[in-house]
Amino acid sequence: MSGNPDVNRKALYPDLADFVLVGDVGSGKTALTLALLESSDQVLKTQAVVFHPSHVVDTPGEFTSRPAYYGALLSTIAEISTVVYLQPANSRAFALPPGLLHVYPDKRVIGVVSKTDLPDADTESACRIMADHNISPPYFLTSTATGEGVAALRSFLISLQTPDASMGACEERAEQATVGENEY
Ligand SMILES: Nc1nc2c(ncn2[C@@H]2O[C@H](COP(=O)(O)OP(=O)(O)OP(=O)(O)O)[C@@H](O)[C@H]2O)c(=O)[nH]1
Ligand SMILES: [Mg+2]
Repeated sequence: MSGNPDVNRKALYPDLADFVLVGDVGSGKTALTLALLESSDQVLKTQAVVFHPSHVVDTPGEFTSRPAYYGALLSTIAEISTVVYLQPANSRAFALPPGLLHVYPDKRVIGVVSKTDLPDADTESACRIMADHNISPPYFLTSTATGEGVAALRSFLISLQTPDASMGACEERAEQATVGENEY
């Protein structure tokens, strides 16, 4: 079981904040969370919600696959601005509970294709599945096995913490964030 990490541990990326990862069991949420945070913690099956510093939240896949947990999922994401949804590159199943995207209309949902390194990966289908379920592009293609797309996703998530007023100063960051995105 992955326990909550030491909240006193100094965050490498203090502006990497305020997002929750959701997706099917085994879709790669914990591996991606740890890669984004550059944490050396072991990837273990997530049994309960894991709160990392700066409101970075990893959820168990059962939250999306079992209706009995939908209430827990909704209350977990209530206070978090951004939902990072993982669609494994080798899966045709869409795991977000029906209607979830409409419960909180102001929530930002970012689509990530995970496990792009797998031999049976079909990133185009994964992107289409997200588009068909009202998740808007751009989509981030990632693999924690090769590291593909992790830095681009991290830059994008950090850029979301930048107040609009200073956006002009962050064009370089925004440009970096387009690397690895899949226009669809
Ligand atoms: N090849 C490959 N394997 C991955 C990748 N990401 C995760 N895995 C593996 O897939 C398995 C599940 O990864 P997790 O990160 O635990 O998945 P999860 O979504 O957190 O799963 P739950 O906690 O059960 O909801 C582990 O064996 C990981 O090592 C990836 O990008 N490529
Ligand atoms: Mg997990």
